[in-house]
Amino acid sequence: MKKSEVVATILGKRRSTLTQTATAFAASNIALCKYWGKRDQELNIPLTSSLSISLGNKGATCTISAIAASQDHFLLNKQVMANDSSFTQRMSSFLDLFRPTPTNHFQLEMTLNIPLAAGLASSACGFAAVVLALNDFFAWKLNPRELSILARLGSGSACRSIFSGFVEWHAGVAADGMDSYAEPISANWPDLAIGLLIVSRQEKPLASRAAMERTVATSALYAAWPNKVNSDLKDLKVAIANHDFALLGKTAESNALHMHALMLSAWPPISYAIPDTLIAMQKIWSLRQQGLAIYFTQDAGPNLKLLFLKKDQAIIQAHFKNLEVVE
Ligand code: 2P0
Repeated sequence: MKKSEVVATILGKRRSTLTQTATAFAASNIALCKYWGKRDQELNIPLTSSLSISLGNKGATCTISAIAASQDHFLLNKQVMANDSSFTQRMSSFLDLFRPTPTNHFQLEMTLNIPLAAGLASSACGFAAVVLALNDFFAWKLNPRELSILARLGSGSACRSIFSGFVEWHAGVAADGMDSYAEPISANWPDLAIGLLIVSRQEKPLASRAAMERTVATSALYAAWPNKVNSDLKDLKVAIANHDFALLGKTAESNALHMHALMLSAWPPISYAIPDTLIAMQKIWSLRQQGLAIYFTQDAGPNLKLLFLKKDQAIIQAHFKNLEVVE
């Protein structure tokens, strides 16, 4: 099935009324149970469910305006994006799904307040902000589930960034992905803190889309992944409901390490870790052995996200001088 067919199903008979301009914000999210592997490459439908936490006010703000021009105009953090940039190409083909006529063009201005290229899911909050802005711009009045499905068409993990707090993305079973959307888990855990430990600002060598595809196709360990995810999702929900930080940290760290083990066992092998990533992991394991409640998770990049409780923030910042704590 094509993305345009899913869009047609969701928008149905809705008229796209163009307004002058619309702005929306979406927070970035970090998966505690990872999305790794698709059952539909075109629609970004995952093989397994996943669970994330959103990053408060860290994310993307998107403004969409109608322009009288022969092509779209893109700005990222106030910089004009070249026509051949990957940002322009991805966003422009996403906007193609929603143009009332092929001659409708837009200016899309995106501002990210997260460190670029630090593995902080900029495509997740980016596409979610675009969908939220489009919903206002065209006055569609879509419900959160529909918005989540549209965001998923841009980038899988974007479906989680429609919501804040803890969010579960249901993998679903339908071929058209209408049951593959995210939903918030009602919970409030103000003591929980996340810190970003940047060990490298280099661009990732392999996009997660390609890495996922290779992992599913070649890792003999992938068969064990769905069971691991099911058990971790259960544990994370118990941990969130009971504010059981040790269970949350252990489950998230173990889930991330399993995902990276899948990649190491792919062929050709994939490692997003660099030597400094492993040094940081060992430091975390050693601090934990000394009694400090600190855990990490790692995405498709070399940097780590540290999980800890606010009461330990000062001591953790003393151990990791360049830690960026996310409010
Ligand atoms: C996640 N990641 O659950 C996992 C863990 C990275 C590691 O979702 O191809 O940019 O656009 O669906 O969402 C990053 O992959 O991939 C990601 P596409 P996406 O957060």
